[in-house]
Amino acid sequence: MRVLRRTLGTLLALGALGVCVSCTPARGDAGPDDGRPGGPRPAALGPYERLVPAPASARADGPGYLFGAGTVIRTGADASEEVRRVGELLAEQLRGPSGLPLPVVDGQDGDGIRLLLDGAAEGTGEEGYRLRTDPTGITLTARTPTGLFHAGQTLRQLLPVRGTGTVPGGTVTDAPRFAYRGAMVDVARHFFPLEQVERYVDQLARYKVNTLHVHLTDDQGWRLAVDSWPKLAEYGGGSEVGGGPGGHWTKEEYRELVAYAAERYVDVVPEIDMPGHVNAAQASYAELNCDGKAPERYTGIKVGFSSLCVGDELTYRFIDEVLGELAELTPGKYLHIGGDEAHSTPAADYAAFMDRAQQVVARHGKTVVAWHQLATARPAPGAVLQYWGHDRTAAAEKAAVVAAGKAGHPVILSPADRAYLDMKYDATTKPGLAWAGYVPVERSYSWDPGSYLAGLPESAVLGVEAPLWTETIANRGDWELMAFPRVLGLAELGWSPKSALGWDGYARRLAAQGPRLDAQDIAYHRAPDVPWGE
Ligand code: TNX
Repeated sequence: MRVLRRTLGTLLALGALGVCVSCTPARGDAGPDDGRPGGPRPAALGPYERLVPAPASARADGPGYLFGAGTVIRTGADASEEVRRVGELLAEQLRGPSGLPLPVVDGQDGDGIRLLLDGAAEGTGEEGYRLRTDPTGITLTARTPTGLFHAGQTLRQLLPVRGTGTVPGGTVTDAPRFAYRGAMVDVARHFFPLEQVERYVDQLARYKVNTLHVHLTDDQGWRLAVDSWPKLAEYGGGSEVGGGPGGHWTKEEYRELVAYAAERYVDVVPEIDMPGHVNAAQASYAELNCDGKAPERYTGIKVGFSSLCVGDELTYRFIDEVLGELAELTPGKYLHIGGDEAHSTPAADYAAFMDRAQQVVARHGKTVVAWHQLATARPAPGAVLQYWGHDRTAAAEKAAVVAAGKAGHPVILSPADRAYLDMKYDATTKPGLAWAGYVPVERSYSWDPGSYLAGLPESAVLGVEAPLWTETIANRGDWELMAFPRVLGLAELGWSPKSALGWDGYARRLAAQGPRLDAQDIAYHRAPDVPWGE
């Protein structure tokens, strides 16, 4: 290894093309000393070294391919509809920045960008891919269309931010570490139109995030039309934090979001939070309250004050009808039923309610996801737990999650003091909360999901999710300021092998993403600990 490093250092110093990403050159190996404090400026990263998330392996070698006026996208003569669709979407994504026509053509023969399904593609699994660049073109190979899509997203990062140019020769072989790589948006505290959520899906899919968890209901608003309980959206949707007008999505709009995400290989996991966080529902229907009285709609930011009426059968008809309609709208396998902060529901009632809610989900053919408080009740076989604790979470609470994980419940990690995108970066961040502490970019990235919860084996970790709660976030600017750049690091923790992780290398790769974020008009947080623009 040391010999290899030295050789690489020499190659770099010579300006040669040979670079192995997983063998990062020792610091100071390359680049002239420009007299700056802190020593020599590191050599600029080549395209194969800049990828986020870092691939399982990447190597630049040999002459490259000129991506230019003559480039076509080839999907193969016998390509399936789906592969053609992946090719068309890739063409669409590349046309804007490059200004090229990029026709999508049948047949693999000839130069260009080739999309190839190959059931035997080694080391790529269900979602991975191989990408090979030589003077004749760039060949993307995967076992599945999902893998081809991810390969296309890698290709986007190998190309210039704008215009055309030569992609150096090289090979990437890549596959994710974790199956679940998620981001959550809370459209309940503040309502957001579909366009904003679709824009986020586009941004996330570039970094191989494959799940969008949508927090659809909370005390402050109910955001999805439900035919059997129409006032939920009509009345309960008409409020939000701060007294704004709120809003809701029709079923048609929700279907559109699901389809939009699916085209980008992102699954939607809808959440109806219960038995707490239900004031909007209770304001819409008096009969959902134990005392039969509907409360006012709520526009503050307190949590834990509302609870469904656990002893009333009508409650179970309600959740059956709501979850039934939601299951019907949801092609993915998961329904999220919340279960957090049910401070107004006594523990025994909570457990009894969650038993029944889990049965309802199963009856509608779906798998339960719930916040990790479910571990303190009785998680049903197969139920997935989403951990949102933090460094100061009580040991007993963590132990319950670890025990459930060991007993076969997959765990999604969203530690609030690392993964919560609504936590302020520092004291100067305008939007955001700080109950879990400040979460600077380095802190949000510098943890290992495979060993994060002591005693929880990596095999029990389904993946990582970055939630964006919106009590303090009411517009696109604040949304993107809080999500970017932290969500890129969380995407990397979900995808990249442990051996590729590390703050120093990541900070440089992240810095290289700056111009790409700028090109998308994302006003990201220019974290002082990242060497932007070097
Ligand atoms: C905790 S995380 C909550 C949310 C808040 C969030 C704000 C979780 C399961 N519950 O209700 O919006 O903190 O950071």
